[in-house]
Amino acid sequence: MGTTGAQRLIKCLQDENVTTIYGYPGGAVLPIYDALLDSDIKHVLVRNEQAAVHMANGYARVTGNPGVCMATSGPGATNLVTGIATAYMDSVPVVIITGQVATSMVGTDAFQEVDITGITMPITKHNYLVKKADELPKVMKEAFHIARTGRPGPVLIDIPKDVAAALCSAKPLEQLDMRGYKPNYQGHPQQINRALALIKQAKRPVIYVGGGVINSGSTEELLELARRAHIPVTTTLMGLGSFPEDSELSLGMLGLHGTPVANYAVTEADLLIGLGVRFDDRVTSAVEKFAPKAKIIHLDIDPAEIGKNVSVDVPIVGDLRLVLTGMLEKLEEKKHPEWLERIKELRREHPLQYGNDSKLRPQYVMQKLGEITNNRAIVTTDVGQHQMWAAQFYRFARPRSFLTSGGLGTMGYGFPAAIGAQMADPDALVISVTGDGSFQMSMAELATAREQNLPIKVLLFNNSSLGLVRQLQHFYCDRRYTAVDFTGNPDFVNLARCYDAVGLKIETKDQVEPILTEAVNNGRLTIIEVIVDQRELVLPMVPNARGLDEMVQFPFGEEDDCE
Ligand SMILES: Cc1ncc(C[n+]2csc(CCOP(=O)(O)OP(=O)(O)O)c2C)c(N)n1
Repeated sequence: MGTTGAQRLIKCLQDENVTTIYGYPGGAVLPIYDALLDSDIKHVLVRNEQAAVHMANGYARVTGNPGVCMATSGPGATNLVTGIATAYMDSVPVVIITGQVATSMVGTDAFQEVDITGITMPITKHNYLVKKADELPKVMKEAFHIARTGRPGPVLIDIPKDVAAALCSAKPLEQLDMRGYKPNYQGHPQQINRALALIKQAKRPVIYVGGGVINSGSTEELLELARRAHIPVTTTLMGLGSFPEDSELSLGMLGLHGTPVANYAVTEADLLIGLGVRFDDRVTSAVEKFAPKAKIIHLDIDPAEIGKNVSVDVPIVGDLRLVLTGMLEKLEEKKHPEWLERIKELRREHPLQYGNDSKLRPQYVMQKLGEITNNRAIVTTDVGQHQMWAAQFYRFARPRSFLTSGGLGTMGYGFPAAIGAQMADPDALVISVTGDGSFQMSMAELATAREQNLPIKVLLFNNSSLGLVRQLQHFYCDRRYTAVDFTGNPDFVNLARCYDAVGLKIETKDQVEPILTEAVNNGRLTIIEVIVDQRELVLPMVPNARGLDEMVQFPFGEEDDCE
């Protein structure tokens, strides 16, 4: 008996040190599942394929290594699409294996056939349709290499059933030679010198950090750059965790729902140093009003990002860690006492605020959670108001500890991502912060978490509403609320019990501390439902087409009757 394509595929996965695959079987992947049985790779059976990609995503974001997921052809493959796009937009290395109908049937509208390489072309870094079993070793080696190098991203491998079943005589590949794929690692020395000169001249510099700093593992270098040149640091949603928020140089997050101090500082800055960022519209708001006084330095591994959304004075394409290390060799100590004094004043005059009264407030819950967990938990979120409250009020202290769908804004991401995160780091405290809308998009995965014995905490802010959309209707639709209120939500505490998990409920402010403490210490899968007023707003908020300094701040509309 020779080796089949499926067996070779599994061997290649082992050679890549893959220990876990998240997936869902079907006819087209039967040979692969059969071969998987003879390996020591663990398979996690999900409840919906989309969750499998999110789990692989969570695993990858915690470890930095590619996460792997698998689905069958047709509906299995199409269920992956949102998860693939989520990983693509956030530059997460995920390798996706899909089954395909037999090669002789491709193009005939065969049962469960779908052109998944065609469908995913714009949302993968690269994809493959494997035509012969002997191609598998090379394809697998390339796929992992592409997923993890340069700007990371998802890579899909579509394998027809007969290819998986056919004999494969090609051995696993030792060496890879990919002509035409050479991510640029070293920054251009001349541009680096220009950047250093600008840093030297600047009087009001700000560093603006994105997920690229976390992906490239350059948080230490960032810290040193900020400390030595005495520059305040603001991060994007994806950059949270890259810079310790208890530092006096930390401005917190900027942009649409950023801190007032960050938004004002960027508006007043004379130099903006963008590190691993993409000048997303959630950050810049009206581009022509963004950082109007600043020269801009932009460092990124992906040349396609440079100059895409804003014009840049000094572009540097390269691996952030290498570029920053090079820069630090030449960077002189500097102080900016006046600028830092101005920042302090802005912080004093415009603190990040919320209703400080006896009412149960989600912002207070997030703040308390930070205190109780020493800001060291891995926090995942879904998308909505709860996501922004988590980003604003949990003071992230370390990289790879905040997992959220920043680019695509995918509801249903958080809980499966928490499963991947907890499996990647079994000793970590993993908390999935979610809303009643988002959680209902993936709560079937409670069964998966239970099967895997994962003690994840779900902190569910229940406002019986699609809160963030409701907030948009509040501001932009003259408070004409439509299609945002839920009247048939399940009893989440009982739902937890159905899944053999712990269900807890917080209804008053004084319950917050004892119940959160109980939950983080109980060692079990737990849902903590927090009852939230539908009228609660996420503030600050930069209205459409406004500049960052034109944000609406607390207490706008706070207690007014929205109904
Ligand atoms: C899959 C998907 N569908 C729709 C949206 C649009 N959307 C953004 S936020 C939001 C509301 C989220 O509600 P919930 O999860 O309850 O969180 P809350 O805002 O109430 O905290 C919606 C519908 C989205 N981001 N993702």
